[in-house]
Amino acid sequence: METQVGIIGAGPAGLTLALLLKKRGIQAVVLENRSREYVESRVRAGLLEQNTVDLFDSLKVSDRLHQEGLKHHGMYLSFDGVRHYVPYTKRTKGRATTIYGQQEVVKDLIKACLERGIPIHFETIANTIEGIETGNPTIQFTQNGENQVLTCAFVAACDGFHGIGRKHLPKDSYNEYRIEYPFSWLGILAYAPPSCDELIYAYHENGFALLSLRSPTVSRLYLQVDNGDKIENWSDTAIWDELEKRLHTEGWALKRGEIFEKGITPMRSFMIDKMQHGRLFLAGDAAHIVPPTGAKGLNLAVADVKILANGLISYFKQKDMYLLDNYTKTCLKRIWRVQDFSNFMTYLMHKQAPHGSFEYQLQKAKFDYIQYSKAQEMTIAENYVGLKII
Ligand code: RFL
Ligand code: PHB
Repeated sequence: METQVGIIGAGPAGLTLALLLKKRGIQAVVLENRSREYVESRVRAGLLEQNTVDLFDSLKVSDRLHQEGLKHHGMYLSFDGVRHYVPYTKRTKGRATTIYGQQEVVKDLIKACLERGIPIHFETIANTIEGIETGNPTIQFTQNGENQVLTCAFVAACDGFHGIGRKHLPKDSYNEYRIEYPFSWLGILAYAPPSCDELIYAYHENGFALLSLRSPTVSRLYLQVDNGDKIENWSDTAIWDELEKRLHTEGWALKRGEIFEKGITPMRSFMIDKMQHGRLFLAGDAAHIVPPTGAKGLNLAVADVKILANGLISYFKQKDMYLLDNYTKTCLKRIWRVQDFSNFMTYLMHKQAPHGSFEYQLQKAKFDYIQYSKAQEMTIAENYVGLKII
């Protein structure tokens, strides 16, 4: 098998890259180890930045997103039951966010890829990548129990945190940075109408809670839990009781409903400072993980592949390597900014120290500052909706 760009992974990064290349007449083949059904139903992110929606508009894959997605113009930050509204559209001259489940994004992208003739090989495992220091790297993969080879000009490893791409960078060619947080998120999806018109991020002495949504009839909610906690330890009633406690404010009630999906995810910040070697390029979760408090993982994945696509287009159209040579450097600017914002939001909203301690007072001082400083509110707003310039 042969193509111009071999893409490993049919997540948001791999699929968006394939579509960006196709738009400029560049061929790609996508290899995905899971089935189509699996990737189309994997429950993950929900919040799209304005930049991401704009990119999907330019790819003409956003019809359903605009019909079914829910546009948001602000969010609530709550601390010890005191809620503060951050009107981020007003603070950013009109920029908004859209709630649209990642599995819906993936469905739309897969549909567009297949309609536009981009081959996606599901249930196909990429095993090794060879020849990245030559002009014709290859991906060795297994399909239906048979070993095969994809030869290409470039390999894009869009294969997530556990993928093989990162392992093919020379060990001493990059630095690794990580924080493992001492807490996880328990996430649920429930048949319950949204209890609020906007998302609520809440600090409570029992821990963090987040109220989000997916549609007028489905809510998405999260609770901070200890690392190592098990989903079996949480009955549906215990989850709702705890959400009610942590999200509580005077005169407001949480709408409950049947929980139809629940799981626990650890929280980490992770990145490497070199996302390329020879003809191999990494994008998305393959190169970095941010804690979900800033709602940035998918958005950052899409931001990477926009830069990578520009580099590949410039190579294939003008034989100019400049943008590709500078791929890591260009991406890192946004990644560090997003790492900082995601870490800031995580420390602002989670319980990390005894209630009432010095650390708690600092956290509360940060929250109070948002309440009386438009500058601080604007800082949060512009980062949350996604910076335009980098
Ligand atoms: P993905 O989505 O993990 O896709 C990688 C794909 O590669 C495949 N793969 C392989 N295929 C072939 N051969 C191999 N050897 C392979 N190894 C792996 C995998 O099967 C998979 O299909 O990475 P990508 O494309 O970089 O996308 C990243 C996003 O998925 C991720 O950052 C977000 O989900 C993070 N995230 C959020 N991001 C947001 O922007 N907004 C949010 O509101 C948000 N909320 C969240 C989140 C992630 C969460 N969890 C579960 C981690 C909320 C949660 C709870
Ligand atoms: C979600 O709706 O899944 C979601 C929203 C905001 C976040 C994280 C997850 O910060």
